[in-house]
Amino acid sequence: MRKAKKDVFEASGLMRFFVGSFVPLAAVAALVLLLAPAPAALAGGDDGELEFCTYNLDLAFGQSFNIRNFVRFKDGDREGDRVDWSQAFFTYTDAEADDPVSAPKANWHLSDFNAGAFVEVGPGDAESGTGNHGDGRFRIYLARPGQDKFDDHMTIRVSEEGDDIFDAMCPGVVGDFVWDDSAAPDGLQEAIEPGIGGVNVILLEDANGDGAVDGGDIYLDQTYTSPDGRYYFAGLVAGDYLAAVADRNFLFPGDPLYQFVPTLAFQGGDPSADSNGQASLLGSAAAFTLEEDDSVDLTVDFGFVFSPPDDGDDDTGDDDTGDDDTGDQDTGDNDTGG
Ligand SMILES: [Ca+2]
Ligand SMILES: [Ca+2]
Ligand SMILES: [Ca+2]
Ligand SMILES: [Ca+2]
Repeated sequence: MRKAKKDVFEASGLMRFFVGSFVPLAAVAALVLLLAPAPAALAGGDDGELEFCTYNLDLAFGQSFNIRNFVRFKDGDREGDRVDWSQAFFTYTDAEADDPVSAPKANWHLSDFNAGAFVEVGPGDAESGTGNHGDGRFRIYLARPGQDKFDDHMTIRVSEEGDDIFDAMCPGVVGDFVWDDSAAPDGLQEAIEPGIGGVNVILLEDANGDGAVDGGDIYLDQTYTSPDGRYYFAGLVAGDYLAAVADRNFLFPGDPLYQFVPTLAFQGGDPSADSNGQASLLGSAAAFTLEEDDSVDLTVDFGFVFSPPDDGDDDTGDDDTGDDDTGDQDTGDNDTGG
């Protein structure tokens, strides 16, 4: 399964783009405040066992990661259930420890880790004497409240080099195109219509599964389209989601979608060629469902049409300022004879 996902990335040469897309989230703090805090819906939260999608996670200094991209329900029959992050707990020990209860705890300083926020690792995370154990190697245990045994564990290794973090993520992927539909504004992707780069795209969990952005939905991630208009969110599992091209892309001159409006959605009957964006609380949004943990859906695309407003002044009738034709000024034949 993971192999298949990796092939998607390799085939389309996305690695560098992905790496670049992990950005600090301060910029969306306001949005998070707006949308967040929904007490995490307890999606089926009784006894579904959780697991990591990988055994080893190799992180490089400066790399950001979010633990949510590495956890899923263990049983295939629970696909579609959402992990309740308020019910997932993590414990760190030495990498060699066998028992999270009796083993000495690693005091990793990435305090946001448990909350499912993005955290960035640095050299201090790999050094002994900083409160960490094992020169940057940790074993991380996943458990739920009221349980005396852990669900799963994986080893995190922090080093200068790191490894391909995307190989270690859970395999669900969504994308992948934001384009300028102006040339033929029909809601269909045509070869002559270019992608739009630098567009901020937000990913939400559609917590109430209603296909619309509302206050109960949970902010998960954001990214920016590449210069050719591509975007991706990786590390997903089965579930209901919303992708949104938020209003912030449209506000000011210089914004990538300034004076653009969403094109027609769901034209023509071919999901890979149409636009999914529809007006929402958060700009143009698209609901989608990943049916399986390893589903890859690259049909969630957003088309926009350039549509500058009329200033009103331009249509005041014929304002022909007269003929400037200064008459025929044929200066005669200069034929100097021949
Ligand atoms: Ca078109
Ligand atoms: Ca919703
Ligand atoms: Ca589509
Ligand atoms: Ca697409």
